[in-house]
Amino acid sequence: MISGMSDDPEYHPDPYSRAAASATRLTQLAGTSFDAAVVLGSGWLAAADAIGTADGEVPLADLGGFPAPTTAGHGGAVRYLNAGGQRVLLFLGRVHMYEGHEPATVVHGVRTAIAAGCRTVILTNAAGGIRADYTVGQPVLVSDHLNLTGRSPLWGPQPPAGYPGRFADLTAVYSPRLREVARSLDPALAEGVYAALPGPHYETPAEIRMLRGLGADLVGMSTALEAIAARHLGAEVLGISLVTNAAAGLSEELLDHADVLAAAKSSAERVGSLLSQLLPRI
Ligand code: 8IG
Repeated sequence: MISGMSDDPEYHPDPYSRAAASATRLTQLAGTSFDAAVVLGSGWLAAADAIGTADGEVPLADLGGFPAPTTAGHGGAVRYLNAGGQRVLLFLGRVHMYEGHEPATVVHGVRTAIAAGCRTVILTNAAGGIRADYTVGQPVLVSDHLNLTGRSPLWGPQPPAGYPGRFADLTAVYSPRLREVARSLDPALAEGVYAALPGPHYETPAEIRMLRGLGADLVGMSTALEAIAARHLGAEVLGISLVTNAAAGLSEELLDHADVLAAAKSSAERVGSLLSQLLPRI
């Protein structure tokens, strides 16, 4: 099947209206619109409780447009809560291209959040560390990305009237202002360039050497498409990677998803407290 064609079950001629419909249902169920959204990546689920007590939780299946996540460590619900006056949506997981989804499906949560009022989108992920000075368990602010998925969430028909055009400017995808706020809370936070690959296999050591040469510091399988979609709609984006493994060939260890989840879990408190301090200050 040629992806994006009308025989594709995920094809939708207008993903923006679909997101608006999901947002309408969400704001009706929650009884409020929202200011900020957080997407929790692999293993970040344990940080959710540190962010605050939820006012409610909605299964994504009730909102339309969301497929069920298939990856261990990703939940299929969105929580909402108040963090120091900010009305926050907390997506307890995401779906990825490697699960067989179209880019428009991958970014449906971000577009829904923005349609529900969010002007800030915080994208978290677990990633392989390419830079030798990164250690497992360390959070790193994403300063920029290399979208090596070969895809774009803006592929397809023109966005409908009332939405920005398709040729989105990506000069400053990851808000320098929000990174500054994060560093003011945790001055030791490193920054790095995130390379997004389609996966789901991890890289070969030769590919990691190539990525390092291209300027990548982190490598993963998410975030870039969501960041493009959020920026396209004018939201301010913050990306935070949790380094859960040294990238292939950089350590003796083989890469294993269970190890990734364990590393993320042990850092939940640090990253949860970072998010809980950050949200009231955005
Ligand atoms: I966690 O080493 C995590 N996700 N592509 N490579 C890629 N994705 C990842 C990795 C990694 N670690």
